[in-house]
Amino acid sequence: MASTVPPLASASIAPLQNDGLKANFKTGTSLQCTFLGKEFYKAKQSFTRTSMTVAVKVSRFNDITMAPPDPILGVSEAFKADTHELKLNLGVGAYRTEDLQPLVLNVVKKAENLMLERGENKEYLPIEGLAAFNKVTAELLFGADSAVIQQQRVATVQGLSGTGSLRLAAALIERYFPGSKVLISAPTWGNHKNIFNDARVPWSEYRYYDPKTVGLDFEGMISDIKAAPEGSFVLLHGCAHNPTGIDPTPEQWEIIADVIQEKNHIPFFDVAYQGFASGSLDKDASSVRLFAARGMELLVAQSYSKNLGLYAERIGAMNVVCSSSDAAVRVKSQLKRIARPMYSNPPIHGARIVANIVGNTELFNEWKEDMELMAGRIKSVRQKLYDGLKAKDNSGKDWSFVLKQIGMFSFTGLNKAQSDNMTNKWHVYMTKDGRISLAGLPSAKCDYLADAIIDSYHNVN
Ligand code: PGU
Repeated sequence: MASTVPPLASASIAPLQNDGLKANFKTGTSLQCTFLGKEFYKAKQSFTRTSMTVAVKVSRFNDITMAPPDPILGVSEAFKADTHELKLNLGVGAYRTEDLQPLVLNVVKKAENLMLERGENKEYLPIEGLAAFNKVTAELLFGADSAVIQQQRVATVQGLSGTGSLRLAAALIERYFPGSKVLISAPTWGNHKNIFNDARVPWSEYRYYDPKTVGLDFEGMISDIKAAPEGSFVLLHGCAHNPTGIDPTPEQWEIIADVIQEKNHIPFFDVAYQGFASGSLDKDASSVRLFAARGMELLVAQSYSKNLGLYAERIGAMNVVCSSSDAAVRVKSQLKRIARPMYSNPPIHGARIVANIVGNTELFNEWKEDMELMAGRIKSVRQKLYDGLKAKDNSGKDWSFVLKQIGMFSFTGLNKAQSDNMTNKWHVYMTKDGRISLAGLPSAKCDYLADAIIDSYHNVN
């Protein structure tokens, strides 16, 4: 509580006022008493001064400055504070229904019911997580029949969703590849840089997005990967690149793999949208599988936030593909060693959901249908937004990039001032890099969004 009295101020003994006032006095001997009225002070005679203990007024945390809001999750906080009826949150990549409600998949509810029926306990998981989850998650990624699975060359540990899994891998790099650099696409998901900064892993960017073509700068990408020091880690988005929505073609993936192999780099995939890009789990894993089939060693972080809608369950995995099963066992032991002092062991609920769904043919098929539904809804609003932009904008600007992009997002090309206009004038919340999450867009708002984009693009510099 604010006061002008300095902390631990000394005070001479004031005459007793028998008014019932509560007081704390501290003597030099630490002898103190609090009382109402009658007896008020006990202290050794030799002491001439007492000090009055008052609440600490100057915080020890005074030098800690205010952290900036998170560029993505901070947008949701700002959205909540806006009371305008037309407000729209296209900031965070989280799926919403046409009624703008978060969606808990039916298949998830069924898996949770199964768990309740079985009356499963809440014992600690092992450090590496739920064995049944680790098995199905690696199989879902690489294919159960793949050589890497058959030869037991994958070290898989359950992680705290995609972010936590990436952070584990970053710690592994820092410890066992000191000084090695991680190459990150420009642009990328904003948290990638934080993760490697936090783990003290140096990183640099490779060219990815070409604003002129609103497409992939493939030549720039290849030449930057070639120019990096041998043995660098190359961070690649498995599918549905965030924020651009632009993925390499299968032929381009082959060339990327060639260059990475030539340079002895280590591919490091971030797979946060398996099934969400095309609607097919297998198709969306094809980039990772292409690298694994070449016999390359690689890292893959997985997340079930988007494809199963398990955002808050924090369920994902870190997979390290090694050239021998022996190396995989050792790598796994070190991943566990990193996890233990950080969070000890991961939560069980989401792991059981995934294990129940992927391990059960009926539920697994139901999940695939759910995913097609979600991916389909996003595709339909993507089309509707494009139709609105094309119909309303007479300037001749080509908006077809909106249709070419895939996944949850559209990278609009709006700059910071234009994005600010979207929010301040139109109450459309989005990240300042010009990204909008189409997963949060209902059909009924596509025309409104098209108006907002056209106004911001043409009337703000
Ligand atoms: N990797 C990429 C490429 C992502 O886009 C995201 C989430 C993650 C990993 C991590 O997701 P987890 O929930 O930890 O599994 N990106 C979203 C979600 C919001 C955020 O920034 O965490 C987004 O809106 O970009």
